[in-house]
Amino acid sequence: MDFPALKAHLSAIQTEAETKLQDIADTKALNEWRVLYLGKKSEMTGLSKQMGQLEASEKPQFGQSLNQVRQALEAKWNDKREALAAAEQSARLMAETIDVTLPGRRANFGAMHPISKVIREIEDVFLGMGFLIADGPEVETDKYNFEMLNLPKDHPARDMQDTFYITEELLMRTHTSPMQVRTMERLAPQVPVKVLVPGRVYRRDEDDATHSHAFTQIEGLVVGEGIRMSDLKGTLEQFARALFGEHQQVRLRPSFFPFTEPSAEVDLICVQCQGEGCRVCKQTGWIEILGSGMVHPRVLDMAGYDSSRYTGFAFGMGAERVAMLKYGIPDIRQFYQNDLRLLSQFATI
Ligand code: 2NL
Repeated sequence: MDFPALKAHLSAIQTEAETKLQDIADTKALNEWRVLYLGKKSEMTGLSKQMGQLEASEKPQFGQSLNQVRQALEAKWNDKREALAAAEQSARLMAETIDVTLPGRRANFGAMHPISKVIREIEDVFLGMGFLIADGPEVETDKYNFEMLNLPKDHPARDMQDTFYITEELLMRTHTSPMQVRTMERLAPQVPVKVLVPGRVYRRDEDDATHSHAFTQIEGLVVGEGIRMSDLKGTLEQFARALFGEHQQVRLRPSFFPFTEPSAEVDLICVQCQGEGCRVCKQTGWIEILGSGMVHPRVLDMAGYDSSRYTGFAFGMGAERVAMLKYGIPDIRQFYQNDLRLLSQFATI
């Protein structure tokens, strides 16, 4: 090729390269373009190798043209590279934009279990009357669960409570009374004793709508000088009014427990019919809520209180039963299934 032909070829390469460059829209294509038009195997490199064919006087001029074209293409490549980098950066920034006006995702709040709610409500009532609150082990000794409560080993009343035994001496507590006994032992001969003990207890019962082999008992005990059955009734009336309304009354019926004498069942005015008589109260207008009595003198003496000087009353109730009546829950097993459709109804927020 002669000088004019080489120059024409060079100019054609430049035009083609510049045209192609305009259409390039990403870094990958730009790199390919650079290899194609400015790389070691490019047409331009091929042209520079043909310089030898030219006259000596033509060589510097063609060399200069080659350099000019190369520099022009490199300058355009560089502009394109910068433009692409800026476009890619702004696309990335757009994609990463956070819309601060979007509402937040609501957190899931838990709700207090109805049994926990009832326990706290009852604790509040008795704290207000000056009781202290105690808790203790669910695995108990025969001594504290039975012996100290006037239930010696051969006592027929032990059959009243079928017990989960661990060994001959260790068992799952059947009531929270053991902690009341310990509280008396700790405080004796100091009076008054006023203690409330909530906690899980265990009985070998068949589970059904109203019975569970594991439930939550709340027991209360008062010991002092001149404590009478009227104190028991007044205390429980306070409790009934705080939980079930100011209109509440309580009614005592004779009963039997080995650890109290006399003993009494305590009834509330029916929460369903307000005393009119309905299916819930079997037309009596009253429903049983707890068991109670005057502490048996033998229980007082064993725990360190001289029964010729001190008297006391005690009561026990199932927190599940209180919650069933208060919230109209028909089956005790619902408390242990942890179905959110039940539990979420007790959410306060
Ligand atoms: C019920 C009845 C009751 C007691 C618990 C008690 C405790 C001591 C002394 C005397 Cl240390 N008595 N507790 C008394 C009467 C009834 O519970 O039906 N509970 C679910």
